[in-house]
Amino acid sequence: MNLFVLTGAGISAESGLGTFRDREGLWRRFDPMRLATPEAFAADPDEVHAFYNLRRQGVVAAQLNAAHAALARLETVLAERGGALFLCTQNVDDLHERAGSGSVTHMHGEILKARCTACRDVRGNRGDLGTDQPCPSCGAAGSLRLDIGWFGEMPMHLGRIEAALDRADLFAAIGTSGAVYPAAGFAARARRNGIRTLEMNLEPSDNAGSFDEARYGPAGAIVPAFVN
Ligand code: BV8
Repeated sequence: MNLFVLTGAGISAESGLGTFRDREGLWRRFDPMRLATPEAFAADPDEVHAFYNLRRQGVVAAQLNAAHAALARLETVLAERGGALFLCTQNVDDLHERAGSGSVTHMHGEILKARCTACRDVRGNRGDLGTDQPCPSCGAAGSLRLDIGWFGEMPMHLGRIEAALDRADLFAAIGTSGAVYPAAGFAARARRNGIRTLEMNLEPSDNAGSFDEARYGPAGAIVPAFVN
């Protein structure tokens, strides 16, 4: 079986990382148009760096939870049976990797990587970023940005993602509100392809109507139950 899993902020909620659109969510307290767009970064890079520097510290301190661990196990089990798991995440944290998932596609990028806007070099970065830092590979001053896909930017790896979606036998979305496109359209695309769709979330998502089956509850409980 080829399983396509799309994860969102809800899978990392029990690891203490905030979600975006719940009552206490990040985008309820901060305006994403002022912090998560290329225009915002051009207008005030220091403010955008400060926002992500704080979130990066949270990611570094967070611990993976039972849902991340279950998906890592599932990858191994499916491979042993001749199948495959395509794990696509909207999350910018590294908790799937820390859980042992071997292949993770980050469609909205990674908070622990920096990209040089001058030479496009991408490298790991666990510390704070600032406008005063030169790019280590080309020396250009003030050229480092996060390797993150902001609103209005093309999400990453879309060609590979859509190809995996089109060869999947089952599509499962975990911990995502179904509010951000193009990811929110994956379930409908899977359905058009005749693929069974499953939602695992705390509550019905915005696109709950695109799923054949739903399991509601905290990811740390329902994902291990699905895998076992
Ligand atoms: C693009 C930045 C062009 C990194 C993020 C209509 C169609 C297509 C596009 C659009 C459209 N209308 C507007 C658009 C444009 C826009 C968009 O979708 N806007 C929305 C708001 C309407 N999209 C874009 O700009 C995208 N780019 O369209 O490019 C293009 C596209 C295709 C082809 C060619 C060109 C780029 C979007 C990327 C934005 N970047 N991240 C960062 O700072 O982290 S978005 C942001 O939302 C988050 O970062 C996250 O990645 C993403 C999704 O959020 P979720 O993960 O779903 O989180 P959320 O809080 O919403 O939900 C959490 C869920 O978990 C809840 O349901 C909750 O109940 C549940 N939960 C909570 N606790 C638990 C739980 N579940 C289980 N267990 C728990 N314990």
